[in-house]
Amino acid sequence: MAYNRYRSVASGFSTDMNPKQPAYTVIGLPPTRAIRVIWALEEIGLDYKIEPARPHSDPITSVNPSGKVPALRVEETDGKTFEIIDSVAIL
Ligand SMILES: N[C@@H](CCC(=O)N[C@@H](CS)C(=O)NCC(=O)O)C(=O)O
Repeated sequence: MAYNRYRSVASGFSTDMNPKQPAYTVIGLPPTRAIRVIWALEEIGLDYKIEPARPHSDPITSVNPSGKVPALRVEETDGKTFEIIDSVAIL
């Protein structure tokens, strides 16, 4: 827990210091490579939502034409939204 707290502060994501944080949504079912992203977010201690999309379903093909999961949607505090595809790129 202390290690996660250190990492949160070091990366500027401390809830205490910066109450306005980006919102994260993992697009993909957990029993896929989406679990890598979920695991990382848990380790870092960031809040997130899961959009349980199957490969090649509309929610994922709208952000990744290959239809592969996962993707991570980031909603920045200024309202800008973007998606990162591929678990390795997200991590
Ligand atoms: N290199 C990609 C691979 C993603 C991937 O192959 N995901 C599988 C689920 S674990 C998938 O969507 N398969 C559907 C397909 O290959 O069409 C990553 O790490 O995100």
